[in-house]
Amino acid sequence: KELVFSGVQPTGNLHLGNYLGAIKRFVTMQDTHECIYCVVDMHAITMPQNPHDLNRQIREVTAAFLAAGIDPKRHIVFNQSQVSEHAELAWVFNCVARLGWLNRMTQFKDKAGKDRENASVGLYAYPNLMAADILVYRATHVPVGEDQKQHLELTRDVAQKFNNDWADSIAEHGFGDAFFPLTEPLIAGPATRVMSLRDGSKKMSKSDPSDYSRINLTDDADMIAQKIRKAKTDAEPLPSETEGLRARPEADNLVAIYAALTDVSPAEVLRDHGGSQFSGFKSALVDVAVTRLAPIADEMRRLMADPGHIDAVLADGSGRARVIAAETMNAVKDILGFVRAR
Ligand code: AQP
Repeated sequence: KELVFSGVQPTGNLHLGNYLGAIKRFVTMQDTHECIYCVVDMHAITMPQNPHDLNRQIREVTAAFLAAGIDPKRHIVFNQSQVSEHAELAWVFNCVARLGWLNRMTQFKDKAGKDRENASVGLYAYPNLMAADILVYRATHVPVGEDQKQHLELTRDVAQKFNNDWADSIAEHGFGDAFFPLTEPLIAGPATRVMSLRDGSKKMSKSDPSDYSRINLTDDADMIAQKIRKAKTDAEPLPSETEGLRARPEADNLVAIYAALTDVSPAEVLRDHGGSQFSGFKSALVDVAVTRLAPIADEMRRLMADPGHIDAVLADGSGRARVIAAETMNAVKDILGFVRAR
């Protein structure tokens, strides 16, 4: 059975990259798959977080999920810390993954920076918790942005090693020749890596100190327009074919954003806008972005005014997630040889 899992960290400044690379695609997958969408608050504390901000941001990511069109009745929406099986399975995976595997993770190197000795152990073990998030539901597909590709490969390595190392016990307990699936990353569409509006060589990111580098999901129409008008570009008009975007990262990025927002390919965008100056193209992009994003921002504001409703959605989703996660964890305990109450 195909099952989709994905998560977003409640670390503030949810942006257009998170929307196009992840949340918008979560919405689409609801029609074809059973889906579990998680606010990964335990991932957030791998870096310092102010408790009041974290608390609000957990509700804000939930509001973004709902405002974008995720249906929490048909699918599961919850926050990670309410389902303790994620942490339990992550511990098992800490004992499965090898140091050498984690040493190769580029996100750890980027986030730890030069002062690696001072990074949290949690930041280092982050990919094991992510593997647990996915595999505690034995999810088969994970829609993510391109930056998560390496972590998804590690998830497959962990699943494979677990299946191999405990192969006899897995068979003995009636799970055949593999307990965990080898999860497929779904990294597709024109916006798998949305770049900063100020620098086409940097990913659009929550932690960029310049607010003009990103469009936040909470920005109003005026702010969206200002940021797009100020976005860095080169001096040439838009090319008419996608090859013409190759050495032009800023132009490439704006075309990709337009394509993703309107559900067409970059080639189709260039068919309509090839030869345009940026001033004209940016105006068209502002229209598209405001039309698509402003209603989400409005709905997020409406939802945030009723935190009780958001908390109820999370509690309900957590209850349903826990049932699946507990079943997996019980099976894992049996496979490992742990004694558990029956
Ligand atoms: N620029 C992006 N383009 C496309 N997809 C992106 N994602 C993030 N940035 C882009 C995808 O959004 C989902 C949620 O990401 P996350 O919140 O778990 O963490 P992140 O990747 O750390 O987000 P940021 O914005 O990049 O934060 P910082 O600044 O802390 O590094 C994921 O599917 C991710 O791929």
